[in-house]
Amino acid sequence: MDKTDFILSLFEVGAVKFGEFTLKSGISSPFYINLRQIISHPDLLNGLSKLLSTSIPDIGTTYSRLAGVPYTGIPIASALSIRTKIPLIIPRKEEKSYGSKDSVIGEYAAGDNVLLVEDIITSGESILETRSALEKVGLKVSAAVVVIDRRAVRNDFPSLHGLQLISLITIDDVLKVLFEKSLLTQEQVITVERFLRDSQIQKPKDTPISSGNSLTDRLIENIKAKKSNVVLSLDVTKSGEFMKILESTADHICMLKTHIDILEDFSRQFIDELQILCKEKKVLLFEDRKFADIGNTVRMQYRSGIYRIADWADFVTVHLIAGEAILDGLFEGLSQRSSFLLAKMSAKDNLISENYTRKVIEIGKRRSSVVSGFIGHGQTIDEIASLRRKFPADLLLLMPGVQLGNKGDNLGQSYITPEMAISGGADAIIVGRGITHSQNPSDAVKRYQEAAWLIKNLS
Ligand code: 5BU
Repeated sequence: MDKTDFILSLFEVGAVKFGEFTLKSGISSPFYINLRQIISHPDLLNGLSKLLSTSIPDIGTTYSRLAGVPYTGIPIASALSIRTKIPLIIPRKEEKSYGSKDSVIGEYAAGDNVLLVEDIITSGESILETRSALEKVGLKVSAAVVVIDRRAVRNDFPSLHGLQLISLITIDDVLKVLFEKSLLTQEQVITVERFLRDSQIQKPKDTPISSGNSLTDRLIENIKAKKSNVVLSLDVTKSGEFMKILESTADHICMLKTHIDILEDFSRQFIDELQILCKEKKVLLFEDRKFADIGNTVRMQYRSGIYRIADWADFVTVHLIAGEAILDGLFEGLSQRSSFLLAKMSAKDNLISENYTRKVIEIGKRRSSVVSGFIGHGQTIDEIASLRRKFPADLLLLMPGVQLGNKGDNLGQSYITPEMAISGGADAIIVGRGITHSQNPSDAVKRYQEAAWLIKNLS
């Protein structure tokens, strides 16, 4: 079987279709590719593995492991492994604690050179996520092979963020073969080509003009006006110490994050003073309350009780574990209030899965009138970048777990540097003890401000 036969067989079994299709994103597309069903056609899978084995340069001598990108890359990688005798490994898709021993199934040793195997590349997201997972257990991933490259723009080809990319066939090859065999009309070819040109994947713009959420806009304006993307997390238990640190740092932060319930001497007067100072210094207020209960309960927790958070906090954090209705419980009937949803936490071994993160982002995108963005964390620049690419620029990514020159505390917190956070695409960093526990918080805040601002404006 050669490439032409393979393309014709794909068309025959309906793995490549032309017509009008609605994609997951809601966009209408003139073609549809789905390689999932090739597992039901053993001859086709067999032919594909043969084609791959002869198309990948030096496959037998270069790679010591093949890894299938879950899920559709796995059967293709298995077939290729049987043919080439290169052992197979499989990273678990739902594994949250990448880096632990059983996050990858199969036998391997640190330093093994891995070839990733994937069915289709659209954005490269799954490939990059799989690479991160494998690198965490010490494997070296130097290349990825994809059966169909359906990207409109392949300028950075053949490399994807430092990874060599080998594609067996492109969407142009498919169009050419099917047109030559009169299986597609000229008109159909033009329609697909036009669609590809118009739907080039857009990188999120750096500075959104307006998000449609006035609080998000205020935060963006504040970041620009104060040239600071530092959110200070002021986690101390005495209001006197709190005010002292705030006064000496307020000029250098865009927003103040509180855990109001850890103050031992909380009073309404404290809130009055806090509001006056923050108004004067242009600091927005962000209560990290992490609401997580049913709508009716969170409404009372937010608006009543001793703290009356809704009276003074511009933003709050929300867990979506109880579902989207929590946002109605919190924000219905209120204006000028917004939230950040917890998409990924910085605590080691936390229970948030990839799937959970994806669903939180989906809801956040839909509810941007009361959601300003997400709290997220990543251990590598790639991991952060892959999270950032999942939502547009008018939703912000705030990143906690940031400290200069420290890897973690002894209670499960893990840190990355401001440079890493911002290079990965975080819009602001959340810094607590890196500033509050330093000898001189006013000097420390400037160090974080400079480190983060410099990188933001280089990238
Ligand atoms: P630190 O002192 O910089 O470690 O403080 C970090 C703050 O951010 C602290 O208030 C945490 O409660 C908060 N935080 C976090 O560290 N990690 C997370 O994933 C989330 C919040 Br969500």
